[in-house]
Amino acid sequence: MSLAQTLDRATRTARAVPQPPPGAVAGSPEAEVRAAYDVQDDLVRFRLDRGERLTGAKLGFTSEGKRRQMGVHDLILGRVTDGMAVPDGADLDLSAFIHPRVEPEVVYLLGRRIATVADAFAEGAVAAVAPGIEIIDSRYENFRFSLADVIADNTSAAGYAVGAWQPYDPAAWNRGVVFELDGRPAHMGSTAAILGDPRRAVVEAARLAERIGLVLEPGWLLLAGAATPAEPLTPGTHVRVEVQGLGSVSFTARPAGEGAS
Ligand code: 0L1
Ligand code: MG
Repeated sequence: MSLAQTLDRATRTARAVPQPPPGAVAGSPEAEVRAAYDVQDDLVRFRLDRGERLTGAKLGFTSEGKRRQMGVHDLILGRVTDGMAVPDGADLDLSAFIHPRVEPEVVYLLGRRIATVADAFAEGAVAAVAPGIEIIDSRYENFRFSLADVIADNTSAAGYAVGAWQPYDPAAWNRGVVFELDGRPAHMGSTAAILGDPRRAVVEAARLAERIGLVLEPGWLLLAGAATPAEPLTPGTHVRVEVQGLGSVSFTARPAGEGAS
């Protein structure tokens, strides 16, 4: 069974798999990353073959602290689909997840086709902005992975919620972020934690996408990165993220034992 098939089965069965042995995605560090994006392509294609639709892209490892913690030197790019979308205010069943974590994000709505880094600087590249919550759920046991492993695993992408779209004001890039669990702040931060300036996310996403031949389409979302550390998502938890000037987004993880309503 290929690594993509193994990861796809882990996703569908909500059962983690061991981290691949070193060298499973083989070659020089650059070749290893390239091969890992090929695995990610296959993994995403399985979702599309089941009728899901690509809705955007996401960046990971956007904070220097997290890169240092994980011993990696570059950002990673993943893809999100409509099958991962969680409506704002939803009551979310966690049975499809393995060991989910949540983190606050800034989400950009792309207004143009972005095939190159130059496109990211074009007028109208970002059409709107919104507060977001990302659910990450590594398909590997204990959330343990190398850079290539997590790229292959579509950067742990598992879910996302987006608040109401707001006009994009490039001057307002440094906004306060409150990340609440059950009505209490778990973390407070700033969108400046995302690459030092969240506007860089569009450029970095374009750089990575160009490297793997992915075109970012108008109407796609871009989850720019986490503004604070992630927290475990447990049954019964109400998650809310407020971004200064952009409003809030929230959902509640259904308590254990409660079926779909
Ligand atoms: O979205 C993210 O920043 C997470 C990327 C993957 C790393 C992880 O699963 O913690
Ligand atoms: Mg994220």
